[in-house]
Amino acid sequence: APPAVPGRGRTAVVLFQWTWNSIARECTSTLGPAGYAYVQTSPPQEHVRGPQWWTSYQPVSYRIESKLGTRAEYRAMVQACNAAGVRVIADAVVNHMSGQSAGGTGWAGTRFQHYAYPGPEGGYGPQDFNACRRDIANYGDRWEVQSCNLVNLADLDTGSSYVRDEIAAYLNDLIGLGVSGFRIDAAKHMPAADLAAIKGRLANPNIFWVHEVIGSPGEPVQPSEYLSSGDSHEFGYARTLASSFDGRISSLRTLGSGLLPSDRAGVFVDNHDTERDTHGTMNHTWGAKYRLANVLMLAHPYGWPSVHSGYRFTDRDAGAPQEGDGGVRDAVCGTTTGTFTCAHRWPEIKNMVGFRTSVGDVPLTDWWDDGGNQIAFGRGDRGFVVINNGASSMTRTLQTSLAAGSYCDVVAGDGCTRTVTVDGSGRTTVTVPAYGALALHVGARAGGGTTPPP
Ligand code: AAO
Repeated sequence: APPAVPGRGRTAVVLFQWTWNSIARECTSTLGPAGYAYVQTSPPQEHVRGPQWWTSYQPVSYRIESKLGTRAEYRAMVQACNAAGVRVIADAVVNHMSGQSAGGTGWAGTRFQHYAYPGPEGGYGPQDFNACRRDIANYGDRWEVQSCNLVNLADLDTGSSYVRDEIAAYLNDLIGLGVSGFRIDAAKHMPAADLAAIKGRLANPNIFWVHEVIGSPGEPVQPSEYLSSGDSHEFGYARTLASSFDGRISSLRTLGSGLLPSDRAGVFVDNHDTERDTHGTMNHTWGAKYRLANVLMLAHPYGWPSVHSGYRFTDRDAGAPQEGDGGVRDAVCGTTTGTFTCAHRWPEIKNMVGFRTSVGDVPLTDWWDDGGNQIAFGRGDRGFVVINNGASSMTRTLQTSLAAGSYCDVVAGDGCTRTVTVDGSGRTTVTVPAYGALALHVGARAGGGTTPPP
């Protein structure tokens, strides 16, 4: 997990396809006050032109100029976020360059061929790409996965010291702009030793990295291989949440078993790929269950959580709304196609960030379930959560480890709209609506009394 930010912990939000100017404003107005510790941005480098979101994943140079904003805007965003207490993680696309067989002109005017990019930032010629030059067809073949092209994307030879230097120079440039960590896109397609060598060339070789490696049983390249240069995303977690919320959440009693070690696992309910290509994962169209899964993620001690916050779409490829020149418009929250979900602002998600800060690293206690779709658990004397993934309201008396007193149910909304009493033996009687949740923590006591984070 990334370092804890004093007073706010480690919770991250991914503002997918948000412009740099929008992120800057969001850090000041919402992310900072809500207690988010990290914000992950979409890839900031120059990319191919086109209306799809995924042009961000086809670099043509390492200039920080993109449809999401200019270099000056990126720098200003990092400064605004840091001033609001929020650190920035950049999505780093370094496995490959573009997938345009015919070449073209990039966002900032760079003219390129499929296997030739003039630079100077990210300058590559044919000798800098792996020789395979056909698409990966067999994920069962390690050599093919790491030497051939992922969906026609020109695959860089990360074994070469020149390529390593260019990638390190790009990441160092971002570090110079104030970035605090990286998501390493398509890490599965680069040998772990190459990534470790690149990381060793950074201005801060201990900077936080999380590798995007979609773990799939039976494939030769696994997320655990990458733990010497950082954490890995645990896609099995997202699949487990989806199958449980679709079935019985009492099965979450064992959440974390069989997965990466908790302190090395980046977790999410969904990311920008899984919300589109949902092979057994949830997305915002799941409605209340999606909200409950986010509550669960933020309450549960397993892993380092990232809240995903993108835009509503019907077409898998459709980009966020653009101006005539192809620049992405500043994010607008809403409920129609093309508006942003702003899931990180939903009260039950935003207020659970405060819960996670309050409970810190205290282990899970007081697990209870009904064998079906009602669960509750605590985080010692710091917090307690109840989740009802059933179609009827529930009323129960539950054992907590909280001190006696009156607590705000932070899921109910801001401003202590609903209070819950815990008696002298730690018991509380709660009513939770159908597909609803309730969460109490020591940072939100009724009457305004607070206990600082541990
Ligand atoms: C676009 C067009 C292409 C065109 C290309 C070049 O769609 O037709 O050829 O441009 O012009 C994104 C988009 C792509 C887009 C690309 C470039 O998603 O549509 O291509 O930008 O603009 C593999 C990789 C993984 C990768 C994932 C998409 O291992 O790293 O594919 N994710 C990242 C980004 C992603 C981005 C790229 C990489 C490229 O997050 O947004 O692509 O920068 C199995 C394998 C996985 C494999 C998947 C999908 O996963 O195990 O390794 O991911 O298949 O091929 C279950 C199974 C699991 C399976 C999964 C499928 O969970 O257990 O095994 O389902 O999702």
